[in-house]
Amino acid sequence: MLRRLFALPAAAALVAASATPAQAQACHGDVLDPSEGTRFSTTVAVVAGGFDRSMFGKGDFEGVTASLRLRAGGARWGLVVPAYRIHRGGSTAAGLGDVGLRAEIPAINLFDGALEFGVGVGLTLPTGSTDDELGMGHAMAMPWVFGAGRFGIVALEAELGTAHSLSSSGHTMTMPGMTMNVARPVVDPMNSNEVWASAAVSVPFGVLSLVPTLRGAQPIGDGEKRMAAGLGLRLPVGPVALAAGGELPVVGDPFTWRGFLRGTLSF
Ligand SMILES: [Cu+2]
Repeated sequence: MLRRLFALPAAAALVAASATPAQAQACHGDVLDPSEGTRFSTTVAVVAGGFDRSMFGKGDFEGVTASLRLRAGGARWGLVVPAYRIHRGGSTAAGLGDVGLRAEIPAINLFDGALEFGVGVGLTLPTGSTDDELGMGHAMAMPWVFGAGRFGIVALEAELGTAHSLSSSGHTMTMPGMTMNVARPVVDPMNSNEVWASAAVSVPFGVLSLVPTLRGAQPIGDGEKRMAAGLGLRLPVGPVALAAGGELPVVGDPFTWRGFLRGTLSF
């Protein structure tokens, strides 16, 4: 696994150079965005994880996501380009994941910006291969509402949204005698229709910030529910915010663990 991780910088450089973009859960947004308050930010993240779909196989993956954020016209615009490499049963597949677009509009601002509420909408595009389970094979639309607040040194953010497939295909898996509706793709799972929520808290701890997170989703109709808890560490270095963290499934997630390293440059 570590050896594979060290092979990633070349892919990272390629993604960063060829696109200016980064992540589907990523499309839901980066809770407690470190670029908050700046006009422009770009993020490169390296992710890795393992998954176990029981009878449908297990394996692990690495990925690189590149993101671009822009604040213009009263909204925050974002583009995310993910690329992954999946290993299972001795074979490896690599390629783009589903590219994500997002817009977020802060609508209500209270107490001098200490409390903010707004709406967002995300769209993922079918750029990832479905055969390799890098993508869903269809576009997904994701509207959400969010609230963010600062209480002394502690910052909180929560999002509640839905996700809807714009095509009826792409989330089923068939075995002899049965068809199941599953969350896809395995690198960043979502159901064809679901309600999702995420929450994060940022607490300063010396020069670092500790960021515990919780996210989950309930399928609408057939599908798989999931919940994952994570912990991140964030370190600001001038205009760059460095972060590292990991996530473990609480309920149902096809991934068994997930980790990330991330750098965000804002100005
Ligand atoms: Cu989908």
